[in-house]
Amino acid sequence: MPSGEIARDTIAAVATAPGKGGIGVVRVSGPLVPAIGQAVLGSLPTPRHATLAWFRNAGGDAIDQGIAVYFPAPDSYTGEPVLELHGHGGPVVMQQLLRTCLDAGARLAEPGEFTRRAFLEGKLDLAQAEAVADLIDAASSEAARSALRSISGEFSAAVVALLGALVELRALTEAMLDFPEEEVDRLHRDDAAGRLATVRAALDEVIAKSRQGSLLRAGIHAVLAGAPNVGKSSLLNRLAGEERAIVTPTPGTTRDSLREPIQLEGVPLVLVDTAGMRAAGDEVERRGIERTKYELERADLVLAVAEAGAIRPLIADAPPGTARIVVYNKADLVPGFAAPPGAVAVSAKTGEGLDQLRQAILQAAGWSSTGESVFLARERHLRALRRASEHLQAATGQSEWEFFAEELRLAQDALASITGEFSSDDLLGEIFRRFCIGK
Ligand SMILES: Nc1nc2c(ncn2[C@@H]2O[C@H](COP(=O)(O)OP(=O)(O)OP(=O)(O)O)[C@@H](O)[C@H]2O)c(=O)[nH]1
Ligand SMILES: [Mg+2]
Repeated sequence: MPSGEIARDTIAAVATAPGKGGIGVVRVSGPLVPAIGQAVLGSLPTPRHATLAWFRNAGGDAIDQGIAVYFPAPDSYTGEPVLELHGHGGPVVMQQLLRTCLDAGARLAEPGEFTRRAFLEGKLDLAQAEAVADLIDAASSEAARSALRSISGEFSAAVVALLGALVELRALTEAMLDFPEEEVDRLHRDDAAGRLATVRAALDEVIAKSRQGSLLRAGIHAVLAGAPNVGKSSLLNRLAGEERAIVTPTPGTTRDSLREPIQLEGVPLVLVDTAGMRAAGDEVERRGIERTKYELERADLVLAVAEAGAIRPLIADAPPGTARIVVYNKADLVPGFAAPPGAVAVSAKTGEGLDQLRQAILQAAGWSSTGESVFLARERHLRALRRASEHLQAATGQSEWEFFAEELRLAQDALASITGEFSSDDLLGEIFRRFCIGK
């Protein structure tokens, strides 16, 4: 058990979304589950069998008829005894059912408490537990797929493999510190450098996959900006696949920013249409342009739109360093128009060049669809991975074994914080198992 904290009380909650639905589920977990099952159902159902039963309150009145499933410990989601009551999904039925479980001795579960217990009972590690929330929150199919990979432990396995390699290297180094002989020292120095390089390469790979995954979580914030009437709103509509923004031949049509969540190849993207940048005609337009500036400052990616063949300068003030794609729209009006290198020519009217634009957006945002598994890492994971990387880099330049060992330890701590496992006992175990020093 990762923390030694023991959950003794029994928790209950409506597990399905609030509102009306065909089915609603009350979930109960903890030692009182058998007693609560008795009280509500009259008898405990056969473990892991869907059992049709009447649900009754403390007074014996029927609340609903539904399916009850009983999972004895430890083979349940939380690792504790769990009872699921699947009733008709109306708010009144669900509240009465929940009330009955609370009256029978359960307390209301806190948010995420079932998954927290699963972690405490060793059913999931931290990264897996976080992925459960990520799967539920996933905003795109690709994000959901990545979250599922994390739940199944793919991300954790990659982190644990890195930890294993680090622990081995630390064990060798600690042994070195105990036997500081010249001969061994030279041999170990070469070996350690090689091993460290291998770990760093593997860590870099995990970081790359995680960075891609963080795009899936947060989504890419792409802002369409440019002079009035160049076709920004038309492009938004095209990319969104529906008429979301108003389009007219009159410059200054868009007065306010409009956000439209879309997906490109399963990657979530928030497209922001903005008011065209020009000397403002009136107060509303002035405010619109202020908002455009605000959006530009927050953009991950700016789509700077101009008219094909136009000599008008591009206007899109984004902070330096913001990724940017120059888009020449209305290519249909300029036969034979070719965009300069790095820019994309499109026509919101005919649709030409749009696939190329989609690819350019994904690429500029840092997404490469290698088909390889991407880890739906959280900011916390990325920070931990980067911290580990910094310590390994510091270790690389170390000539003193003590400092080398210390950097390895810090890198290990950073990685271990991802899965929430691994204490220093593991290191001791590793040393003893491998060396049996002094017998
Ligand atoms: N021929 C042609 N016309 C286009 C194209 N894209 C947009 N238009 C036309 O250009 C005009 C302006 O389009 P909008 O999408 O409203 O342009 P905008 O940049 O959002 O303009 P503002 O909101 O005023 O800044 C409309 O009449 C569109 O029909 C294109 O690719 N080809
Ligand atoms: Mg517009």
